[in-house]
Amino acid sequence: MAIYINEPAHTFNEYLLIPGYSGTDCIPANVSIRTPLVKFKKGEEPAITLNIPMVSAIMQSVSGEKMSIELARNGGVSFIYGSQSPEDEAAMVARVKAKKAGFVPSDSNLSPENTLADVLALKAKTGHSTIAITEDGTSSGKMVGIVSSRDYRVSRMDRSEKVKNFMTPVDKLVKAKYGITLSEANDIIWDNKINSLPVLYEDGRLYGFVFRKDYDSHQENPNEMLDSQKRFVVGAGINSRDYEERVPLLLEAGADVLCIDSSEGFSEWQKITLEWIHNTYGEKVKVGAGNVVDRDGFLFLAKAGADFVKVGIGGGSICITRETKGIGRGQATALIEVCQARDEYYKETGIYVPVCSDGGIVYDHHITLALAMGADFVMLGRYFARFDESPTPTRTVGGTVVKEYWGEGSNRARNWARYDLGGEKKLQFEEGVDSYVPYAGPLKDNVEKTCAKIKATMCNCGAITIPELQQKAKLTLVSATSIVEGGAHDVIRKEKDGSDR
Ligand code: RVP
Repeated sequence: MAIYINEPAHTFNEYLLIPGYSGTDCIPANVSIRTPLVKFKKGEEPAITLNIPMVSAIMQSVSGEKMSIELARNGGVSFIYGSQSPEDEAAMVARVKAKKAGFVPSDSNLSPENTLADVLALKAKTGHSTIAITEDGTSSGKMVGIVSSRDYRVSRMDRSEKVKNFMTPVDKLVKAKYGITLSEANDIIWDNKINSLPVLYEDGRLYGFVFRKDYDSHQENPNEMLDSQKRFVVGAGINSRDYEERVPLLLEAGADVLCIDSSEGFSEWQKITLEWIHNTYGEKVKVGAGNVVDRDGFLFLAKAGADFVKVGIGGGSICITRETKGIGRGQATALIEVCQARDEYYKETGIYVPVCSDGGIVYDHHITLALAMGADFVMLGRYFARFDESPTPTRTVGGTVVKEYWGEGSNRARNWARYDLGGEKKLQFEEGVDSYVPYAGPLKDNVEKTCAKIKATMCNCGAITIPELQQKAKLTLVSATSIVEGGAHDVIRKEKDGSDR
């Protein structure tokens, strides 16, 4: 006989937090929202800790390279979408890793025989004003000088003027030797009041640059997620079909963490994939798995070696899986059950497997609810799709500025591998829609506001860390009538910009 669960499954919107006692030290400035991304043993530190509890969804319309860079700059991590060829995905990862280090490979290079016209064309193409001049015009050739905007006056010079006649030659440049540390490089930049420092190999070939603006950027973005070489941390989606081909390319490109992207992850395919990766690379390669919605699904993936487990079926804003296939579970109920299983697993084994709540976040306070219910971090699609950094163009529809946002199970994305059950490699029916979301501006402003709200609520609950929130939180189910009471009511609103969702 079938098993019946007669309690309805609930969503975030049906819960509220009840404030707890807060002492005078419980102020937003003292709150840390750092949280583990991957599993760790009791008493040890996780290999990757997020500075904010937010990651961006493994979706074409969300996680491209711009999003990955900006989210890492602000403390979270993106998972670049896997619904593209392994080569294209790996190239995207590589571009994120090359974006900034401290040490950046030079992406604007010319030879001394090039002309001012070439300089202007290259500057227009890359947007960068510092151009390395090397003997052969490549990024690793022998360095002979630099051209920056201070070296030429467009109004006074002929466009055919050769670079060698107006560049600053290498012997006049402040430069450093390969092997220098980043902090030594930054000291040289400060002491000499320069904007960029070329770093050269012993034989004079160019290794790369350290830029002053990157130092400034780190001061402005103290939450930056950086790897041991000071490159942005980035994740990548994989599937349980082509992992033998895709995973090596992604790792070579520098992906810090992988995640098996599937709408339903309680399956032997995920176990096989996890085993192959761990047998091939050992424990140093980190892989999340999912999605599941109950205790059994969590325990299966934890035992199979998942480094984190994602929870959520059918709650995504663009998702029609529940309508189409009749599977899924209210996100709050699913999360609460999985987090209880995670805590029991930790008690039994001493291994803490972080839980990610994926999909269905509508208001910022849903993130705090998810954390209070036990999630270590949340994955968001719609939220990030609204920002400048998402890969889709901004459009005006019916007088409203919008961005496009489509599901991986829609005809537009055709991510058959996410819905793969073995058999034919095609999407037989849609499980997602194509849509618009209201444009909401730059990621940084929005994420800062969201994090301020999370911290404020944590203070109201008397918690200054996420684990403390999880221990202290008191949550109540609310009636349909009190949900209405929770918004502005019985007044005529003058304006509503919708920026809070
Ligand atoms: P949301 O943040 O509510 O927009 O949900 C994003 C999540 O929805 C994704 O992380 C993924 O789990 C799920 N998704 C992506 N595509 C589809 C679909 O086409 N059904 N669902």
